[in-house]
Amino acid sequence: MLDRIKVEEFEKNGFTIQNELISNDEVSEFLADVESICAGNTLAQHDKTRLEMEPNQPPDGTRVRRLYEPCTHYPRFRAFAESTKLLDCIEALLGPNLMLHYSKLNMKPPAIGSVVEWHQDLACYPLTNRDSLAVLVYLDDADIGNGCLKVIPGMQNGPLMNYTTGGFFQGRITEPVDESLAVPVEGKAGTAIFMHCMTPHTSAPNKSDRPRRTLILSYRTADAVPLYMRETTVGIEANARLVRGQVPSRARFTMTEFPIPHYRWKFASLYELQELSRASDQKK
Ligand SMILES: O=C(O)CCC(=O)C(=O)O
Repeated sequence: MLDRIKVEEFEKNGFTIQNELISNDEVSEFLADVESICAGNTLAQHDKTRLEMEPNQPPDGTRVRRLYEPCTHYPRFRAFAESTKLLDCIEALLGPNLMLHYSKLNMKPPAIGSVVEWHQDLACYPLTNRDSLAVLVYLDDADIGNGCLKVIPGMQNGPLMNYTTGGFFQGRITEPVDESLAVPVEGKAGTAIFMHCMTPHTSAPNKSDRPRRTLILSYRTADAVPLYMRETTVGIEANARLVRGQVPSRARFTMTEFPIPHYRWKFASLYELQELSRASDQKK
């Protein structure tokens, strides 16, 4: 459970940190599952329905970039997403009726772990209100060297930033970001960061010799209803489910307008969309 100070921090800064949300033993159990899920996959031959590989490696390279929806597919992750311990924390921040919105596990492997560019999560999945957050649980010690999360505090009540170039959604902020405001969130394995869906965040490529694996679970209040964005919404909603409380009878609107993300490319993940966007910038 998050104490009052943590809840106030979240409300003020758009994020709060809970050290030791999970024990070292739990971290080891998650990592053993991760190893076995990844085993046997290579860049040339891998299960595209379950995971994404780092692109910058030889065809027989085994470095995975992301596991898709671990909290749908694998029992230990699923149990954690629905655990009283975690849901009590989320309820303290979002209220009693909770949907698990999506989950992923970013692997950020040593030496080649990909960048995640500046974005606010809500830009990628429009909802009728802003009561949504991501919990990022470090499964390795994370610091600036291996690409820990960086956030800009206090932006959660402001507007969505700009994400378009030439009318198309780029999956990254396209207006200047004041990096001097960014705060690196370092933490030991087992640390959880509760981050509001409007908080701008990024993480650098992992140039170190250490992994930075992070389990990410996104929740929303059940009356935050997705705006229909064709395949993107259908894909995410396939795994969304009520995990506490009740499905309300009405959607709650606090967003009076929302920039429609018009997609120029097909992409499997935000990583790919951001890569396509960078490549298109370079062609100019
Ligand atoms: O893994 C990270 O550092 C950031 C995660 C994130 O924002 C994302 O995957 O969309």
